Amino acid sequence: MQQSGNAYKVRLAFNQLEIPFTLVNVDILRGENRTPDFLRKNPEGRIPLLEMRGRGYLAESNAILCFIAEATALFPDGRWERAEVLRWMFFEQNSHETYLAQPRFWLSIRGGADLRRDHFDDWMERGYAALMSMERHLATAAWFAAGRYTIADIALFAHTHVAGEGGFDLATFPNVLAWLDRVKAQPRHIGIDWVAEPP
Ligand SMILES: N[C@@H](CCC(=O)N[C@@H](CS)C(=O)NCC(=O)O)C(=O)O
Repeated sequence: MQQSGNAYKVRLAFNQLEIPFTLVNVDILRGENRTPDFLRKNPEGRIPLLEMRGRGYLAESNAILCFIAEATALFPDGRWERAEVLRWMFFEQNSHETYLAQPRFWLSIRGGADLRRDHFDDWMERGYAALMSMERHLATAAWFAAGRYTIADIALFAHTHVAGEGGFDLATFPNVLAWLDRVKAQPRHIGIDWVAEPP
């Protein structure tokens, strides 16, 4: 699902690490994630899903990031630095991803159809709270963890850079905006619309 921020994280990391992979499109709007075949691979019925030949299937975008970035510059070795990376990746899942992703999904990807109005205020309030936490952190640091670009930045970038599609206004978050530009300037960065060349 090209527009999924969680799937984009994985494409971005693969590309930056120059790891060859095969992209399989699973369209959640057409229910392709709920077929018996897909549910055998991931009973949660969610994407992204990594298939590693000889090992099996791994769900959860941030677990996939940790796996593919192991022993690379994107996931530092030091115990403290790794914990810092994980701290922001847990923050992303717990306090950030849902609240930025849901408004975008219903407004932009679903085009406003069946809007979940009862949830919107809560999503927006919590989403802005997450953006404020990021803004505070970035007032004194260029990156989220370990003093450099890591999978914590990839995880947080995915839904932050398209937050506007969910109705968030980033104009009052100058540190976040400057960080988005730093992430986009990293080598082999690709946008969410990037499509793999056919093999
Ligand atoms: N925590 C999971 C969230 C995965 C997730 O919610 N994926 C969405 C697309 S971004 C999905 O598959 N939704 C379809 C559904 O739940 O039926 C991750 O980070 O991978």
